[in-house]
Amino acid sequence: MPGKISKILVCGHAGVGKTAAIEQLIYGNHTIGMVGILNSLYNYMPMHSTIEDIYTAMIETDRGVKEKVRIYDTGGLDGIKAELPRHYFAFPDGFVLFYDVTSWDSFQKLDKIKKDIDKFKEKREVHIIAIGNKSEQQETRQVDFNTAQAWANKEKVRLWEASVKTRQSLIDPFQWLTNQITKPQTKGKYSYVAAQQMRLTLQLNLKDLPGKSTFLPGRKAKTASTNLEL
Ligand SMILES: Nc1nc2c(ncn2[C@@H]2O[C@H](COP(=O)(O)OP(=O)(O)O)[C@@H](O)[C@H]2O)c(=O)[nH]1
Ligand SMILES: [Mg+2]
Repeated sequence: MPGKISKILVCGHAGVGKTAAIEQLIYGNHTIGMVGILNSLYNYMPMHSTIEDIYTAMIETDRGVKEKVRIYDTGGLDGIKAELPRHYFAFPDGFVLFYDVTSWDSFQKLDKIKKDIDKFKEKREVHIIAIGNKSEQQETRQVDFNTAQAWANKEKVRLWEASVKTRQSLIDPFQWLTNQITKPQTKGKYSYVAAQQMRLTLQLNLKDLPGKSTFLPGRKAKTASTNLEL
């Protein structure tokens, strides 16, 4: 829908690089290690699952349209049992499930988050992607791509591996997600474009009918399109 702001919630275990990735995506200025220092200071505070920050970005889709996107960064998911409050699942149009390829625990956490999304999204259509971050850390990798891909296939979630060191690897998944969220909706069996084409065909056919002079062409067209509201 043009003019609508898409809301994207970024979630995942603490330390997987969510804040670093968002800042790198939007400003391109993250230095590996810096956010971590700030976060460890924050971690001494009694902070639970929270929205850490909200960012607004313009993301160009593959239809060439610049879409306004609001990215909600979450924090505080560091304990084994820590989970997001259920109302966090009711407002976003899209979810980015972040894990760290060097942390098996962070990958395992995605399954619980995905199940919570399914449970609490309140019958809305949402789009979900997963990003395995820190993929440049080959020596310390604990989650191989195929294992993650098998889970992603089962959950029908599109998966990427990325690294904050390569900005494009973050742009690609966010762009894809924005594309999905803002794609013109299909209504019932027919897409909007198909409905427009049908409307046009019918209008052309009506023009060829005999006795057309008894009606104003405008009125005929209107009747035709009213009947065809899909
Ligand atoms: N090597 C490497 N470090 C990263 C990457 N992404 C984030 N980090 C570092 O991981 C630490 C935690 O990142 P942070 O964004 O605070 O994680 P968050 O808790 O998920 O928001 C920071 O020191 C980041 O610099 C990455 O792709 N590669
Ligand atoms: Mg953070």
